[in-house]
Amino acid sequence: MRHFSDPGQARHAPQRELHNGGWMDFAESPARFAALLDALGPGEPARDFGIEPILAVHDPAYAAFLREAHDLWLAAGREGDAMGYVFPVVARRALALDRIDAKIGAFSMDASTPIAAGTWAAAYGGAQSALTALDAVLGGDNAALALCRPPGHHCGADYMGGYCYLNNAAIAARAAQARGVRRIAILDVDYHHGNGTQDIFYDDGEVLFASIHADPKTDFPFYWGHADERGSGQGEGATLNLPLPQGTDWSGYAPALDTALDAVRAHGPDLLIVSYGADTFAEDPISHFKLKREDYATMGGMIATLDLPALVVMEGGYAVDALGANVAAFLEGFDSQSGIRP
Ligand code: SP5
Ligand code: ZN
Repeated sequence: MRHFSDPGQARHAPQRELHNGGWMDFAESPARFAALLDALGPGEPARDFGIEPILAVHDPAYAAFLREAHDLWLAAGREGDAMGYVFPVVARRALALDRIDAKIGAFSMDASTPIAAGTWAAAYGGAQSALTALDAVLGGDNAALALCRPPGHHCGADYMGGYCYLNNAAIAARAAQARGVRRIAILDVDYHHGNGTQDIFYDDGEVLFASIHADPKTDFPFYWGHADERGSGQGEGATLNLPLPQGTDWSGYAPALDTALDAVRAHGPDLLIVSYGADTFAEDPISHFKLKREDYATMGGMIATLDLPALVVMEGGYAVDALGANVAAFLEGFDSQSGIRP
C-alpha cells in the first residue's frame, strides 16, 4: 500500500516528559518518524485539506489553544516546552482563564504531552497525512497508510494527552462521512487504550470503536478502556473494549483480535480505519506486551481478510530501532492477504 506524510511532522520535538515522579526523555521523538521513512521510503507528500476537517472533530477553542500555546508560554517568560501542572476535575470549561498554565490544564489530561515550538505544524501535517491517505482509499486504493506523528488516539475533541494533539483517525472518519461513507469501523491495536477516539464516537452508532489494549487497571490511560464501557445512547454497543494483561503474547492477543474482527464484520462498515501502534512489541521501552515482529505480519493478514477499504493510521511504538521493520511487517502481512477472500 502507498504511504503518506508531511515533512512538518518532524518539527515536533519536546525535550522531556513527566511520569513516575520524574523527568525522562520524551519517548515520542522525531527519530520515530525518521525511522519510518528510512524503512518504508519517503512515500508521497500530504496535501493540504485545510482546517475545516480538523474542526469537524475538535473544538475551535482547543485548536486555537494548540496553535498559540507555545507563544503564550514564551510570552509568560518561560523556556522550553509548554507543560501543564494543574488539571481541573470540575468546571473544566466554565472559566475563561487567561494564564497559560490554566489553559494547558483545561485542555489536557496528563503531564506527558508537552507543546514545543513545532507542535502545531507537526500535528496539522499529521492530520493532513491522514486525510490524504483517506483520499487515496476513497479514490480506489484498497488500503493506504498515513505515517502520522505525533499520534492521535489519546486526544479528544477538546483535550490533548498521551503524546496526542489532533485525533488523526477521528478526523479521517468524519471526513469520510462528509463524503458519504457513513458506516465506519475503527480498530485500535495500539498498546494503550484510545480514549480520545472512544470519547469522540461514544454516542455515535455509525462508527464502531473496537480496541485491544493493556488493561487500564495497570496501564495508561487508567480512566478509560475498561470492558464495561460499551457506548451510550445511539452508540450503545458500538464501543468494544478488549483489555489484556501485561505480558500478553500472540497466543493471548490473537483470540482478542478475532473477537474484534467479528465485531467489525457484524457492524457492516464501508470503511475500516486501523489505529496501528507498534508499542505492543516485546522490546517496547514503555509497554508490557510480548508481540514479535512476525506477529505483526500475521496481524496485518488477519485484518486484510476483512476485505474492507482500509486506512491505516500510525499511533505509538517507541522501540525506535525496530519500529520501521515492525510497521513493514504489518504492511507485508496485510498486502499479502489483501484481495484474498477468507
Ligand atoms: C500514542 C501512545 O502510545 N501514547 C502513550 C502515552 C503513554 N504515556 C505514559 C507512559 C507511562 C509509561 N510508564 C512506564 C515506565 C516504564 N519504565
Ligand atoms: Zn500507545
